[in-house]
Amino acid sequence: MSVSYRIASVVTLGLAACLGSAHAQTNLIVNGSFESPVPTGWQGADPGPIGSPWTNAVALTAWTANDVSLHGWPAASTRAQDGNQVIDLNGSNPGWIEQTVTLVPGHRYQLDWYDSRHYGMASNVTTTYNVLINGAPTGSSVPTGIGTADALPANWWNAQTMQFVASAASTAVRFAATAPGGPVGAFIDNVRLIDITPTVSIACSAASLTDSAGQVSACTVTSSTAAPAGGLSVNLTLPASGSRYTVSCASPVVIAAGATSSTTPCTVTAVANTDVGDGSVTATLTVAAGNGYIPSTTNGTATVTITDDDVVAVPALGGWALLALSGLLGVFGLHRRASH
Ligand SMILES: [Ca+2]
Ligand SMILES: [Ca+2]
Ligand SMILES: [Ca+2]
Repeated sequence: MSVSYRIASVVTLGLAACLGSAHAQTNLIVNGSFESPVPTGWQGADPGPIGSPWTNAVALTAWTANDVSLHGWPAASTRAQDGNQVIDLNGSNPGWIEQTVTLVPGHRYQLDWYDSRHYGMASNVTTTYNVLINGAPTGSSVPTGIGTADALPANWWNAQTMQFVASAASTAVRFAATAPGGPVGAFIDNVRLIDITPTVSIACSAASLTDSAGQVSACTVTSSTAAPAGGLSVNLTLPASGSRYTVSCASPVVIAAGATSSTTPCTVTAVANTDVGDGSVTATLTVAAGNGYIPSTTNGTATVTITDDDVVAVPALGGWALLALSGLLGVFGLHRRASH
């Protein structure tokens, strides 16, 4: 019995999207495991021989599809990476599946999925496909794993992952087979798309300086997760240097790939003075909006206060003045004694 279902229909559905970091781990792909629909007529089936005729044409829930086939093996469910069904990217020839999701421009997303060679595929057949984000090829893969035998090793499936920063709210995620020709292509299963946008905070230590020499506060920009390849460029809104303090920070500041904090020196330095009563001023540094991160709502701003440490000087008494004062006190003492 055939277990492959050619998908000839084109399906477009309104897709629910989860916006915001509160649902950061929500899978934004609907039907990423290709478990819907469950075609009639395949229950109890086992993988058929290569070249099985298609027995059904089904509309794959939530995906637009062209020339791919749906495979399911409830009698040996472990053959799917997740659930019972997978997609073969070749229907009669290299095909594709695509789903349009609503993303937040500037947020970073991680796409995870599994691939494998088609069962029974000769080991010398190169199987390739591309992953396209809004039509731009962002990766390709040569699935490894199952070889010539229709055996079912535990490591049949290969985990794949990639990341991208959304450039548009409406984003199409497509898996498109490129080779080989014919009806046997790469298997895809368990597609997940999650928002992994980190939050970025800024902190300065010390929080308070006096307007005297050597008063420096060092500021650091920190991401909630390690920066991706190429680093994370963070925009800052910085105060201008002035008469009370100088600011050495630059915007944007780059958190190096793999690091969580900036190492570029960024300081607020008090300008020393002896001016009395010039009061306090505050330097405010803020993480501004940018690509691939979210400014922290709680720690997105750091302030450094520069306080006045100068007081009115008490006039010092010179040596002669002290002598004169002691003399006066002595006369006063004699006068008091004589008056008794
Ligand atoms: Ca599945
Ligand atoms: Ca001072
Ligand atoms: Ca002062």
